[in-house]
This record gives sequence, structure tokens and C-alpha cells, in this order.
Amino acid sequence: MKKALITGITGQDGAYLSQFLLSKGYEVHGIVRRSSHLGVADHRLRWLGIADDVTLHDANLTDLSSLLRVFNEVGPDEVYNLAAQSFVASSWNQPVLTANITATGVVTMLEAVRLAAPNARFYQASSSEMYGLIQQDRQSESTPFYPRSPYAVAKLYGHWITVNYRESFGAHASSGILFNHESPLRGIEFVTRKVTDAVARIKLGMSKELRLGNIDATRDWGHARDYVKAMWLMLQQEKGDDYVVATGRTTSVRDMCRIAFQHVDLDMEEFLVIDPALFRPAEVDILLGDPSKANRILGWEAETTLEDMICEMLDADLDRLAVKAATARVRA
Ligand code: NDP
Ligand code: GDR
Repeated sequence: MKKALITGITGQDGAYLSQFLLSKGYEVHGIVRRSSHLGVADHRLRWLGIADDVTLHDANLTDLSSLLRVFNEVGPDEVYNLAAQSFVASSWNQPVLTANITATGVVTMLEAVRLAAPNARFYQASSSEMYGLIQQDRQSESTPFYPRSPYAVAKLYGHWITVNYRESFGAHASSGILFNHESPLRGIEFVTRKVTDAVARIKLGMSKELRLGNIDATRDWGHARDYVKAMWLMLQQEKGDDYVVATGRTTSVRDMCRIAFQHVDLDMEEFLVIDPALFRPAEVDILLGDPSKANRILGWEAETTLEDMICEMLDADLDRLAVKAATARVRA
């Protein structure tokens, strides 16, 4: 039985990747950082019904000794580095922390692999945010980078140090340049989930408005369930490499919102409020990926449309909020 070790297992991608690897017969381990909120860390794993099927270890990406201990305990065949301070907007408020986890954390992980599991295959969660202020129509593996946030600058370091360990030490290290991917397990601070949560609240009479920043930005949005398969496929290749993972279609935040409002027969214009405080100090205006290398070499392609995904997310939020409202009524 192959063993996988996942950092960021409590996040959106960590949960879906765990589910996918379990379905492939893997023994799945993950690291969890200490939190003052005991018992909530694994809520996504519980939502997927797999919390009892994975083994969690207490460690932190900023603490090499903790990682070495876990590597020695587990002896992983495959290592997926998904942990990060992953919210772009927060990276202007916490730039040093973002660098420590999202940049230096990657080389700490690569050192842990080199010292404690040199034969393990390594996946790094790189990001389309690295392209930033690009002029090209579609972004591929050969498009130059121009990061626009402390988050994107940190991811660029993580990307290049992964390439460097592959070239310097012959590591089986792959970097997935993933475009935005979402799901019902997406953090509520990200725009798709913020929209589906707010639209569900408006529909249920629990809220009166949806407050957003720049709705002219466009993103290439796919489903996390589809994207974790690409991560695994990268580690099944003979050699490590870099791959763009995207749908090849871009949609504005405005049009994504419209899909959500239409799904519950509401008029977006009645509820949408533009709040200048939510605009970012520097924006990435357009992202549109070219996944042809992943199509060709990995045999991967996105399976879920944006429309289907937004409807799935909105239905999940409607269910969750309806249960919450019913529980509150019983308690009252
Ligand atoms: P999430 O924000 O949902 O998850 C991030 C995970 O990192 C959480 O499990 C979090 O733990 C963990 N983490 C943060 N800091 C540390 C630390 N110091 N030590 C250990 N664990 C830590 O992100 P996603 O699942 O959406 O994304 C996964 C990865 O992919 C991230 O690296 C992200 O930057 C990258 N990415 C994501 C894309 C997307 O659209 N989703 C696109 C491209 C790249 P905790 O639960 O304690 O907070
Ligand atoms: P992003 O995702 O920054 O692309 O990073 P996010 O959903 O936060 O923003 C997408 C776009 O929507 C605009 N926007 C708003 N965003 C948020 N969060 N809240 C708002 O109220 C709002 N109004 C408008 C943003 O300005 C932006 O243009 C995600 C993360 O998962 C990263 O970790 C990952 O690397 C990239 O995707 C690819």
C-alpha cells in the first residue's frame, strides 16, 4: 500500500485529495498545525466522511524538526505540499507570515524530503497568481511571471525552489500551476464561496445584500475535485515537471455572481453593493490558462463547468443554512 503525506490536509484541496487517494488505495497521512479551536481542524474531512480514514500528525511548515519527525514516522512515497497562507488579500496585511509559510515553507519541505525521504515524489502547489500582470492571451508553462501580491511573490519562490531541487538534486519534484478552483469546501473568504453563501442567505431571508470589490476581474475557475486528480497524475509520471491546470475559459466576477442569483431566481442588481474598501492594492485583472500540456501528457481535463459548480456550491450553502436556521428555531 502506497503512503501519501499531505500538508494542508485540512484545507479545500487537502480534503479532496485525501478522498481521491483513499479511493486509489493509499494510506493517507496529513500534518495539522496546532489550533486553539480543538476539534474544528478536520471539519472538511468530516464533511466528506473520511475523517476516520486518514492519520493526522502535529507539525508546522515553519518547523523543520517537526516535519522530520513526521517523515520518519510515516516514510511517505508521495508528498503533496498544499499548505500555505493562501488568501491573496491577507498577504498585504501579513506579508512576513505569508513569506514564512508560502515561500520558506516550501524549501523547508524540500529539505525534509531530501533528508528524511529522498526517494519520495514531491508535489508543489504553485499558482496562476504568479502570472499577475501578464499581457499574453493565455498563460502556459512558458509564459513569464509578474507577481502582483506578497502571496504571489512567495508562490514564485516556492515554484522556482521546486524547479531548482529537481535540477540540483534530481528530485522527482513537480509544480502544478493551478488556476482558481472552488467547491462547497472553499473557504468563505474567497469570492465564489462568499457569493454562494451570501446569495443563499438572501434567498432564505437572512441577509439583504452582497458586498464585493472589483467585479470586473476575470478568473479561469474549475472544480477542486477535478484538479486534485491532476496533482496525483503529475507524481505518476517518470520524471517531475511543471504543468498548467486550468479549464481554458475565463469569466468575470460579475458574470459568476449572475449565475448564482439566476439559480435562485433573484435579480442581482437589487442586492449587489460595490465596496471600495474591498478593492486590492494591486489586482490581477485577467487569468486564462492553457492546459494543453496537462491534456497531452497527463491525459487530464476539467470535467465540471462553472455553472454546475456554482449551483452545487449554492445548493450546499442553502442546505447548510436551512439546517442552521432550523436548529436555532428548536433551541429558541
Ligand atoms: P486552503 O486555504 O483551503 O488550505 C490551506 C491549508 O494550509 C490549510 O490546511 C491550513 O491549515 C494549512 N496551513 C497554513 N499554514 C500552515 C502551517 N504553517 N503549517 C501547516 N499547515 C498550514 O487552500 P486550498 O486548499 O484552496 O489550496 C491548497 C494550496 O494550493 C495552497 O498552497 C494554495 O495557495 C494553492 N493554490 C490554490 C488554488 C485554489 O484556487 N484553491 C489555486 C492555486 C494554488 P489550517 O486548517 O490550520 O488553516
Ligand atoms: P484569488 O481568489 O485572489 O484569485 O486567489 P479570490 O476568490 O479571493 O479573488 C478572485 C477575484 O475576485 C475579486 N473580488 C473579491 N475577492 C474576494 N475574496 N472577496 C471579495 O469581496 C471580492 N470582490 C471582488 C478579487 O479582487 C479577485 O480579482 C485564489 C486563491 O485560492 C489563491 O490561493 C490561488 O493561488 C489563486 O486563487 C489561483
